[in-house]
Amino acid sequence: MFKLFTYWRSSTAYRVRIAMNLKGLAYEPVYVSIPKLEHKAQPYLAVNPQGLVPALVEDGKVVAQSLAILEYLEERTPQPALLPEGRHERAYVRALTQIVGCEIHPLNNVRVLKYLEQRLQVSADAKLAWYRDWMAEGLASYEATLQAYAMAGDFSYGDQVTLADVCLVPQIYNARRFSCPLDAYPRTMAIASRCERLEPFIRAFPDTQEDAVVS
Ligand SMILES: N[C@@H](CCC(=O)N[C@@H](CS)C(=O)NCC(=O)O)C(=O)O
Repeated sequence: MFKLFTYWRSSTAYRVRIAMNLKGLAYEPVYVSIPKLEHKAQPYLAVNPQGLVPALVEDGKVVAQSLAILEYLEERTPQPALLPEGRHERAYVRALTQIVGCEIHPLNNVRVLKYLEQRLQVSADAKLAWYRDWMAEGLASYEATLQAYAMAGDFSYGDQVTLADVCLVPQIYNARRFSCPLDAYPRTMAIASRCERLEPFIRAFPDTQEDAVVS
């Protein structure tokens, strides 16, 4: 049995919840509240000294960093495959995951927003503009990549759900949360909407997790 250290609104934990559901892997959720700073304190730091959510534990061994967790799951349970077969196609899917995981998410993470607010004292409007700008740049890049490589179908790669979709959907959740305009990415949004209707994505949806706080 896996233990997944998760927080409902963490889009990186959301990625892992989706992948585990797609692969039919059951897990025991352990809730770590980011607003209560539980990720920065014991006992969580003993599990993941990076102080970031999520972390996955199997057989007492910890896997940190969501993209590493997704690759770990893919190697551990290869079917259903969340990466394509061809080397070039796999690189394409990984590049899409990295648009989300390396180009958008780190710039808009909680601690970055807090730094803007508390250390640099930027206004609420400027903080929101920052958030939306990096989201727009990243999603434009996602959309352009879908167009340029012509490998997308119903999903980001052909008609198969891959790790690209697993990363995309939580980022769109974040985009909606911060009311980012999404009309400029029709291909990307059609794929995200298709994914959102699939049961493994529905079960991973933040607002219906047990630790979700109604605000
Ligand atoms: N690159 C890491 C990022 C993990 C991460 O930043 N998680 C967020 C929640 S989505 C977090 O723990 N934020 C706490 C903070 O920024 O203090 C991953 O993909 O796992």
